[in-house]
Amino acid sequence: ASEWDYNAEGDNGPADWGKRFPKCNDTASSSRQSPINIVVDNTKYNASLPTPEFINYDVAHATSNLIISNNGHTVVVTPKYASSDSKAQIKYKGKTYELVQFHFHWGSDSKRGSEHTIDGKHFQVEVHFVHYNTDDFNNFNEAKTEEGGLLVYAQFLKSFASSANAGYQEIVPQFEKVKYKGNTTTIPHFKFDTLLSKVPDRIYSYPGSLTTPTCDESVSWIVNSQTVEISQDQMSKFLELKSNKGETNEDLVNNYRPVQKLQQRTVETNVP
Ligand code: BO1
Ligand code: ZN
Repeated sequence: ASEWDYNAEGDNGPADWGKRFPKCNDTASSSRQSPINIVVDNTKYNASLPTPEFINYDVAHATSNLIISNNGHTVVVTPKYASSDSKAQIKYKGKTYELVQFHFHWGSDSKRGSEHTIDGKHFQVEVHFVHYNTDDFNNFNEAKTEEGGLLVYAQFLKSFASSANAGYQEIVPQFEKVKYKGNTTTIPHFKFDTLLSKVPDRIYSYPGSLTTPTCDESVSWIVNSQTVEISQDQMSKFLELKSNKGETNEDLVNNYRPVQKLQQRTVETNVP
């Protein structure tokens, strides 16, 4: 089978991805796989590390839509822009990266779910805002195999608040329409900055990979250390999602890859 999953027991889980997707192996000392555990004491303060600049994250395009879909591995939100609309971007280290989608990794309880960990600690949800470098590449697929091609901004969520987070309330109530693999729904565009903790924050920046097959080592990772709170009711909507078409009843949960070796890499931070 060409499918892969997050099940440690079967033959398609993270430990076996490398058999069919060789880039997923993290054995070579040159490898730069993601996610990683960020050991705060081992991060390197870089006073000139730039703060990522969010462009058009504060625009709610009246004529653009978002496609929300369950692909069996996660829920993906993809902007479909009208031609006149300006796209959401991040500027970082002199390059411009365009947002192509964002998606979620989550856990069955508050002790798991995120892909990155900080000093060994997981958060319950990690949102990935996936961008490609439009200065040097024509589209996502060209960029995805190339060094410097992609930038992913990671935002942790924790379920804590009793009142709903307004930004995530634009999306989470739609989950019941995409309960099964292959389901898709459409909503109007809204301001993506409502999904992020306020900047500037302490960020961690390091070179890594896509966290799913084919694990291409093309990603500049920015991990925001500051969490955003959602309500327990919002968290419960993640836990109703299914990873299949409904014949069986597998929950779509714990869809995170275990942390990979740091190897020769340094994690930089912008706060001493
Ligand atoms: S992640 O942010 O490292 N978890 C990650 C992992 C895989 C992808 C993106 C981000 N996959 C790609 C697919 C493409 C697709 C693209 C944009 O996402 O390989 O086929 O076009 O949705
Ligand atoms: Zn991801």
